[in-house]
Amino acid sequence: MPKILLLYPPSRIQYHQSCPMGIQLLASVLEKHGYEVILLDANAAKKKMDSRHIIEFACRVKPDVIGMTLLTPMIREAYALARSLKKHGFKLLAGGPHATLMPEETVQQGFDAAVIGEGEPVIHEAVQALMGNIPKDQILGWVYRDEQNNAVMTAPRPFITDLDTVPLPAYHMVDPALYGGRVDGVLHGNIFSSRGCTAKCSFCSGHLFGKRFRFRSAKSILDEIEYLHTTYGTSEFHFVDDAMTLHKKRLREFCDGLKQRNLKIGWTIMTRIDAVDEEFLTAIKEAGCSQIDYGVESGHPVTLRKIHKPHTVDMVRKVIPMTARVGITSNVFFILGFPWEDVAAMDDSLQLMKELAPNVGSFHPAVASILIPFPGTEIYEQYKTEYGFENWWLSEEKNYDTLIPERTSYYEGKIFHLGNILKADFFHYSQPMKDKIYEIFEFMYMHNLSLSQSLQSRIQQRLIAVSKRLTSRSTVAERLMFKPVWTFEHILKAVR
Ligand code: B12
Ligand code: SF4
Repeated sequence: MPKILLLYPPSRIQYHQSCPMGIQLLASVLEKHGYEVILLDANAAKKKMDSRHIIEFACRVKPDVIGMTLLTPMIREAYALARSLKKHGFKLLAGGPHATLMPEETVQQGFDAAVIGEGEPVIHEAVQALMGNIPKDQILGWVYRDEQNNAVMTAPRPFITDLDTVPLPAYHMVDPALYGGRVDGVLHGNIFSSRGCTAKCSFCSGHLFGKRFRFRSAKSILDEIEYLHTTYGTSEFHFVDDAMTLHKKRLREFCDGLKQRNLKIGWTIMTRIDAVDEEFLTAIKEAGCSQIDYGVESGHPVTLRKIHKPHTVDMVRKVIPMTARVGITSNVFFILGFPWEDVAAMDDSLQLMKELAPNVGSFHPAVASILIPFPGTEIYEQYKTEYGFENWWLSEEKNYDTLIPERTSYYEGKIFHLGNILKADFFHYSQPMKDKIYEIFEFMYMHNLSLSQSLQSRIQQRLIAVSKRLTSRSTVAERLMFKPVWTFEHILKAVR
């Protein structure tokens, strides 16, 4: 029986609370074809692995093929890992967002082949071809390396039309103890219920599933939820769809089904500002939806227009309070620093944040809250020459997948805790722009802290204020004073 290792490679800044769904779905497909499958998520919150550990692991289990999910920010380390694995003679298959956007590069950098787009229809044939059982040129939707070392791309494969035919993720292969998180020890319920998004935002790197909205039936989603609830006791679910609410009839059927099956579960979704209304929000609230992640992106009307966002500032002003009114928490995402923005434009975003704050559960100060020009996006193509960031993901200089070193202030380390994104400085921001970004990140971080009544968050608010004040007088004094604080926090994290 051929043995396949499906790997989510290491990121230095990410700690997963649940096993990535892509490799779980592919594991399920391969298992149905009779393969022995091993899942390895190098970013599992309770068991991070680095490249050295992965190579040791692969040499021990000796898979026939290693399949890897590739995301742009982790690509340098993933390519280095691929080259090392290649030296040990492994056959390597790539997939996921970066492999879809840059398939030829993936092969040039050491992989034997890369699948473009959805993996389920291709993975079995791809593995067979890499094992020499099918001619490589007969497979649709991939790029492979030929005998002359050239990257050869075959004709595209159509998207899956009936998503109900996709098998359930291989939940039985996931050890919940590796993840922890919200409900410790219980499997986390991430569900995909649709693929594709009809909008064309100029910064969005999610072209993997196309622009056409395709969706699973309400029955298929309910069956999956019921299975997880009864088998593993999972009672909180998060939908990872880009725009879950685009087909309202289906969602109503889903809500009715939850009631009919008496499934007492909580669920959260991500969707678009333009894809909800009050009646609809009330219905999903009654059916257990507790939180919506909205990509608001900007409070500057020109920016919203230029990035082709399908909503306006006025729509945001209506939808966020409306969501709060029906009792659903809004988790809101902004993106700062578009190349045409000045301090005043970013201030429009800050003012909108302040206005929305009483109705916002949390602002999400993620890495991507500062604009990242992902490959394949309109923003990347338009500005790569002007700002000299072509192929930035291959250089160490722009690699933001590294932790903020502790030689920065405590204050900075906290509010940019998700990596060195400001240092990458893709759009050469002026000092006043950087100061505004700091101000906005601080606002978001402090807002989120202020909502928690815990002693820990109150202490952290004080420490941040002290660190900021001290840094403005003497960075040396700040570093000295906060060294024990960092050490204490590390120990606390390790114990937990
Ligand atoms: C949930 C999510 C997360 C979660 C991940 C949680 C977890 N445990 O997996 C969290 C919050 C941690 C996260 C973080 C980040 N994310 Co994210 N995330 C998503 C999201 C919303 C859903 C992912 C998902 O489950 N999709 C459903 C599954 C079925 O799809 P899939 O994983 O892509 O897998 C399919 C194919 O890609 C392919 N495939 C995947 N792997 C493989 C491997 C092989 C061998 C083969 C053949 C095929 C194959 O087959 C699968 C089935 O069809 C996507 C958006 C999206 N629509 O996908 C963004 C997305 C993947 N994230 C993205 C980014 C950039 C990030 C960050 C790097 C943040 C940042 N801006 O810098 C971080 C870092 C991730 C990390 N691990 O280090 C980008 C990726 C862009 C890119 N060019 O790489 C996306 C596409 C969002 C976007 N629109 O820009 N993310
Ligand atoms: S609405 Fe969201 S998923 Fe759709 S294109 Fe815009 S950013 Fe991407």
